[in-house]
Amino acid sequence: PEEEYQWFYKGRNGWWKYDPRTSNDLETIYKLGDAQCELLICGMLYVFDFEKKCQYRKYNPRYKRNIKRDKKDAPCKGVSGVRLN
Ligand code: V3L
Repeated sequence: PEEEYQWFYKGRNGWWKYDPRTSNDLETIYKLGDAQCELLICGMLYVFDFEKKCQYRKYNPRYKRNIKRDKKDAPCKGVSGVRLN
């Protein structure tokens, strides 16, 4: 089921989980088969490219990060910048 999967973005030395709302939005849009989408994160507009597997700031594409869809229990640093432990 859908709940097994989670979206992650890359940090300096590992992956962060997206916040649940953003992860669910990405999952829904990904399943529609769209190549790209745009979402606001903390007031900043990002483009998500499902083919290149990255996110970047719409108005400053230089700031790019890898993204992945993986099992919920895949290793991660934390959720949306909040560290585990
Ligand atoms: N969700 C939450 N915050 C984000 C996201 C996102 N999808 N994308 C960017 N930011 P940029 P380490 C990250 C934050 O890509 O030590 C982590 O969540 C991003 O936060 O240049 O490298 C950590 O809080 C960054 O603060 O647009 O693993 C922090 O980096 C800011 O937006 C450090 O993580 C600019 O990111």
